[in-house]
Amino acid sequence: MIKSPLQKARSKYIPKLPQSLEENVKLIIGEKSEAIADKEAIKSIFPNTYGLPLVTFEVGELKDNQTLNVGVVLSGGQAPGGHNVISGLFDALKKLNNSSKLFGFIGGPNGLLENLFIELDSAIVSDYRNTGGFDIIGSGRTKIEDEASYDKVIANCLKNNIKALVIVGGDDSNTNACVLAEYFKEKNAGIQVVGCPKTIDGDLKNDFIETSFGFDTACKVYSELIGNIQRDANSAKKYWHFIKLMGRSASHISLECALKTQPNIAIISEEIEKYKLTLNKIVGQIAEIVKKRSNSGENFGTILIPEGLVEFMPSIKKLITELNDILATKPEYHQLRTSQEKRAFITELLTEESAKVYSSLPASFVKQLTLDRDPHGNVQVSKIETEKLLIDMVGDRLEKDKSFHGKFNAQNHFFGYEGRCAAPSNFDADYCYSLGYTAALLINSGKTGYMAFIQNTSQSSDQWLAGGVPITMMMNMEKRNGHVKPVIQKALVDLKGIPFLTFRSKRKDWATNTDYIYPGPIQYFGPTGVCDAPSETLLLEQDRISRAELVSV
Ligand code: FBP
Repeated sequence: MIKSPLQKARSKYIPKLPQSLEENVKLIIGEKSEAIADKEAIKSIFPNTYGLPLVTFEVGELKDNQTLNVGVVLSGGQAPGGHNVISGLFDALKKLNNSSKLFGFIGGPNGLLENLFIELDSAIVSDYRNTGGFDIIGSGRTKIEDEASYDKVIANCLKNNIKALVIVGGDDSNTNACVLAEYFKEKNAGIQVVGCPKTIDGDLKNDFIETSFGFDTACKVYSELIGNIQRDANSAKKYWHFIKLMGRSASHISLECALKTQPNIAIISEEIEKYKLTLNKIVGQIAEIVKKRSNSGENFGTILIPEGLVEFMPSIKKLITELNDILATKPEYHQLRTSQEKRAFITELLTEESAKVYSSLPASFVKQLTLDRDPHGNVQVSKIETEKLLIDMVGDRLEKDKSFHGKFNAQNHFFGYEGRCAAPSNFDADYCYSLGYTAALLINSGKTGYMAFIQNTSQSSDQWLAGGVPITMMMNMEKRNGHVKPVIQKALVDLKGIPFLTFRSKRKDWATNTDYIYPGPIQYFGPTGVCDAPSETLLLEQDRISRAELVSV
């Protein structure tokens, strides 16, 4: 692999571990767990992995450890730090017993089904330390969802003497990890399954998982880009920049980037849903701010738009739910050829209310709403061009507004892939390494159906705490792909949480003033306060930034 000078220097970075993991560890067994909701239903679906206790690791004695053959799978969208999960896992396995081996399944869960893997030895792992991407073994979104597939995984693991799997993924992939753990226990297959919380979206978090890995780095990359755009906007003073940001469902990325860059507008989908704001209302609010700024001669600005916005506008959400059902249950739809035929077919099946919304939307947008769902039944929101729709609608609104005498020229951007494979920030490099390390410790302790966690993450890494949470504890029942299923509950932006309240207390000023922050690039070398800083979201959530100013809200 050819490396740039920065990559060469970065590969020498030694990720920091929590102090408790630096030496030998002992397992501390905590309280028995309960699912966050729908307890009886979850218990009946996961009789073997329900109610397990929380566990943590503390400094302990050196023990004789068995040889472990472990398989690792990177699942779903890329997130910065995946390679460090693998390095942490590898180093811990070797430290526990030098004869242990790590195998990487190629191309995500599909590798498990097709028995495609490589042994990850020290030379391979070393090449990828502290690098972004998932290219060491690749990733994929295949869902392992029926008994024949579960049996295939068992057969492939046993054939290769693999006795444990680490699934690195988001809420859907970790739900799948739990389903596998349950099945393997039921069948006495002797294969453990442990998950690691990944997703730039930041929506796999709860009382135990403080943040998903990759969120910190991705937001730092997007914030650098937003800052650069804001500087350009403030220099040229002629464009409004409509910037859509990844995050399929929750608006954590938009909120974090807003806190870091102070744009003129940042839409938070969860708030749109709470106040049942329609598309027209959102357009009206944006147009008002454009007008206000224009009145003071500022015909430019920035607006952050969360990728998942469409699913949070009540009428469009209802429409999408109906479309999901149609796409999942009417195979004849997929045989239709022309978009006219498709539109007519769908209109027939929609409720009157949704049919009205459907017919009011531009054809290109409607087409994007009916694109194939991903294997987990999700709308592919990254392909829905909300930023362009908003530009058109705000432009139309201002054109018709006789009291608007300014100029409205807009540029559109979509930042997602720019950040998903960035070289991990120090936070993510350390956090991911610690997660991988903890996953190995959980396996060594015989655990299955657990997700590795690292807590206390707004403090310096030596004070972090490591442990495992039973995956069933994070589950509830939800309708997916037309069926009610057990799934890990997604964490949306908490409208009563300090990060959102901080944003809300400042956005009025940001709308009219030009209070932009230009964060600049991620720093890998330099002062600890700059290089190791966690996200604003974590600092605010864990009360490490003063909240005095919120009193006035
Ligand atoms: P994960 O939840 O799998 O980590 O993926 C998140 C994400 O990056 C979303 O932000 C985005 O909507 C989606 O992946 C895009 O996925 P793809 O590139 O597979 O279309």
